[in-house]
Amino acid sequence: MGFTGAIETEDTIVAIGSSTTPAPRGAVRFSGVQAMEIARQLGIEPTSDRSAHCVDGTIALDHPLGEIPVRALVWPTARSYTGQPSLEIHTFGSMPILGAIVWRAIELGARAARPGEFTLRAFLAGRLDLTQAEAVLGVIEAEGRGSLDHALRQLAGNLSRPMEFMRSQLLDLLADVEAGLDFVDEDIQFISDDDLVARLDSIRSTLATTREQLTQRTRDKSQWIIALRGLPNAGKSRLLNVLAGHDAAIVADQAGTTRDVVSVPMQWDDHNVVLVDTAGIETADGDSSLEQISHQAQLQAHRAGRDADIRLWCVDHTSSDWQATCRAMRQLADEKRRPAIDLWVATKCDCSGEQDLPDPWIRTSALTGAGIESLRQQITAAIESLDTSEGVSILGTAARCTGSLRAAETAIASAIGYVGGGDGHEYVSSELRLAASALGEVTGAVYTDDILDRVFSRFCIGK
Ligand SMILES: Nc1nc2c(ncn2[C@@H]2O[C@H](COP(=O)(O)OP(=O)(O)OP(=O)(O)O)[C@@H](O)[C@H]2O)c(=O)[nH]1
Ligand SMILES: [Mg+2]
Repeated sequence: MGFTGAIETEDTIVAIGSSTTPAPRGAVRFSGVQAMEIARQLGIEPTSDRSAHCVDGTIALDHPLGEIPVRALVWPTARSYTGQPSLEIHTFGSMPILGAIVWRAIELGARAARPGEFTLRAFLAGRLDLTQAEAVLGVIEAEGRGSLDHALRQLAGNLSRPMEFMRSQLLDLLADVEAGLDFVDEDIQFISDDDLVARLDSIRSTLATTREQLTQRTRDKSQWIIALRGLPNAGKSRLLNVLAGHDAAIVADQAGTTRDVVSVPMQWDDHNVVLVDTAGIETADGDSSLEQISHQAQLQAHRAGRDADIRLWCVDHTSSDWQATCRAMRQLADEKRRPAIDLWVATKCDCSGEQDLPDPWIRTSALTGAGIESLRQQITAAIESLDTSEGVSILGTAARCTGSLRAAETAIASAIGYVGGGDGHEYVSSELRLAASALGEVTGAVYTDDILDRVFSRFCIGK
């Protein structure tokens, strides 16, 4: 449901504010001028009308629910999240109970809140700007650590602050240009054309960079590719089987067992990953009729390694030329197409004695399971460090903001064109107004019902 049309903030809204799946505790939220009155009629007596506080009470619900003990958090004044008297009633996380409290409240004059309406009121009260409102959505929806971090950073204002800064610079320039217009007959300028162009140009390039960063963040990253690389017989396939939890690849004493790339899609904590086993890296020339096959296997393996997000470089720790192999693998690791994380895995450590290995080597044995947990943890950490993403909130913000940023860039480019072409500063001023208003849309300093609709309709009820 949207907000197109007049935005109402006079009435008191109510909704279940907690998860709708079974949980030990649940909450019902209220916001609006009647919130305190409704609380009293429900049986909760706020003990102060000045400061936030907490009261215990009971609410009498219809049979068979009966008397329900509750704890209420009360914000009696406008100094709340929504900028209105607000209330949160905490009780058992049972949907029939929470639903019955909402119904009672509606009977007492509250209105069922629309999706995102609490956050909308916070926005209208100046508690949040639009990008922060979207970040609230991101925190609610955050699935992995990466998207939570992102949403929290956005909430802290790291997108809106630079936008507001650029907008205020534009407004300063606009003021200079317009002041000049008033004195055009006396030929007084408040800013020289050169200075104006230089400052506009710098704002334009910052905008372009920000837009590119936003676009990059929206790169769809739903799957992480983890490739195992190493010499033939290094123990890659056996390690893959242990990580996958089943025998997906053939393991044999013979060097050169794996030819085709073997892909195993799986769930890794909250992440979708594909484990990829590859043919061992041949260092000498092939010498048989299988040369053609071997060449293809090498090519495929090379591509799989180059395109992976995470590469596990496996080196047999029992091998006599350990040092030389490590050097060779490091050289290969330098070749990559995009940001990838390399992890260094010493294999078969059950046969190589107890000696410690320097960082970054991870000692493992696919036979005994030693070191596998530590390898798993490092893989998870690697995924999370690559996952700069990409929660729905940032995707939503990016989609909404890219258009505004582009409009601002275009308007600034036209303004620069008008200055350079010696046109009247009236044109420059009108382009600067357009640019400032486009930037204002990003943070919500300038908003329309359509924008609010797009942002808040993505929320769920009760937020
Ligand atoms: N003792 C011991 N042997 C292992 C371990 N991991 C693998 N091996 C043995 O090493 C041999 C090679 O293992 P694979 O997993 O097939 O090696 P690979 O790197 O996939 O080899 P290619 O596919 O030929 O490149 C097999 O005989 C495995 O049983 C380990 O952790 N400990
Ligand atoms: Mg293999």
